[in-house]
Amino acid sequence: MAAELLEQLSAALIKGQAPVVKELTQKAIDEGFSAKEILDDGLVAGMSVIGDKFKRNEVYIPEVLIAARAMNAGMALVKPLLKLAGVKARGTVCCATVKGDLHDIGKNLVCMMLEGAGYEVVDLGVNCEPEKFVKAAQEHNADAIGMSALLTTTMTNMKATVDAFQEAGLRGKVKIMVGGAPLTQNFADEIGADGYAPDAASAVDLLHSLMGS
Ligand code: B1M
Repeated sequence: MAAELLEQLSAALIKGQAPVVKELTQKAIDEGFSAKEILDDGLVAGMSVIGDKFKRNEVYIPEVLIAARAMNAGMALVKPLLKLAGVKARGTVCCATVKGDLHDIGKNLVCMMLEGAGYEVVDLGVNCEPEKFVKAAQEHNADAIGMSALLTTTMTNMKATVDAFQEAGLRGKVKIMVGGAPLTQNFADEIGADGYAPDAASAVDLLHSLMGS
């Protein structure tokens, strides 16, 4: 019976029904489910189904964005409880589109997926200078950063960011992952990043593996 409510919550999220997700999340809170249960067995469970379907091309970007909106409707209710319960995020990751680049649709998708998978995501926006990445990683004690680039002319700024982390002495501490349409695994290897993900769902798998979880 209890698990049924969380299954319904997960199913509503998969369908992208934000008002239903909001209602069922509140119901689960009222019925005494812990924030962790609601997250793990309801919201995150639903979002990972969407992530898997997205990887298999069974759903597309609009469905992911709609599911993410539903996720946010539930998260808004759960977040204050998580803080009260002291539930720790899986890790902290600072994400942005690199210097000179204003494309943010893919980066936003990656942020939503990572948040949906239980990470604390600090979204630094677009046109992010290497120094801003470094400063944010220090300020938030980040475990990882995620860089996105959509232009062949801005991909090079990823290397500048990797170098900035090296110079700041943070390279051993902060994992660096990269993505964006013009990128390849080869490019990621060349610039010394820790990993490349071709899409938002794979970015979650990549971060899990970089964090060793
Ligand atoms: Co621009 N644009 N654009 N654009 N734009 C492209 C990228 C382009 C390929 C179009 C083309 O010519 N065919 C081309 C780049 C050519 C090149 O460099 N080889 C281009 C150009 C040239 C430009 C301008 C220079 C145009 C001009 O002004 N002359 C200009 C540059 C502005 C700037 O950034 N300084 C420009 C501007 C714009 C708009 C502002 C109009 C708009 C952006 C709006 C916005 O983002 N808010 C725009 C758009 C929409 C596009 C296209 C059409 C779509 C990009 C997109 O959002 N895709 C694009 C053409 C195309 O791709 N078909 C194009 C959907 C998105 C979900 O995919 O971002 O690849 P994507 O993200 C994926 C993966 O790559 C991955 O996961 C995501 C989801 O699966 N991923 C990561 C992304 N980041 C990741 C990070 C990770 C892991 C995975 O880890 C951290």
